[in-house]
Amino acid sequence: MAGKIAPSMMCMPLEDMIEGLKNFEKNQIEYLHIDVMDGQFVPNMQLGVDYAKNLRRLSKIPLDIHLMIERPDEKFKWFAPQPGEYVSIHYESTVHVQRVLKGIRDTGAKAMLAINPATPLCVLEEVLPDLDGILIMSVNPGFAGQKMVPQSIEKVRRCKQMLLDRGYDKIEIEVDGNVSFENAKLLRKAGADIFVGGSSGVFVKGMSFDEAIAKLRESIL
Ligand code: S6P
Ligand code: MG
Repeated sequence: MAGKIAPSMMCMPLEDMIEGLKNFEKNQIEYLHIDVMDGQFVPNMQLGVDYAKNLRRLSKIPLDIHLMIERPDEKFKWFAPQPGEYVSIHYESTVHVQRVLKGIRDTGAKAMLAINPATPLCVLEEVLPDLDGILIMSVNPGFAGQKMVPQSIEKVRRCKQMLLDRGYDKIEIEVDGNVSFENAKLLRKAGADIFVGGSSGVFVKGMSFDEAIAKLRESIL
């Protein structure tokens, strides 16, 4: 199966929202990636509960809610996760990782664990049965428009190998941060399944959504 695209909605200019969502539906975009930032876990504040709920009203594309917040333990419920959606929490943000992943699955949504560039893959080992997806951050979270941490490609490759070795090939790997057309190609080869498209993949200066999405799709066949 070809890779899937999740445009980073924090990169969507407000004035383009309605036309942009129509375009994403036409281009059969798989997920809308919502960056939730609390000013604590990351040095920025972005997107919240009402934003996510409004997007559900405006589009049929399932949400991919990326919670970059301290102690997501109960807060994830505020987003009313829906079946077919992904909710990711950060390994670094709670001491009750497994409990929160189970809570997400209990809502019917898919549970994903995100790890920062400096967090080693071994922290995933004990929770593989509790996961539907793994979000490998290829930049330090907080902002769009950063350069990819170069070790990310090898990290994705080792992650994919670990999943295959342990019989968890259904767990999807998502990559987030500077997923340019060139990087996407390398990340796809390394084993990534879902590609967050920000300023370097979908919201690319001088390119229409049609052009950028077609080029990104070509990179992740
Ligand atoms: C970063 C956030 C991301 C960005 C996305 C931007 O903290 O989680 O989802 O919005 O990475 O993409 P780009 O291509 O501008 O790096
Ligand atoms: Mg994100």
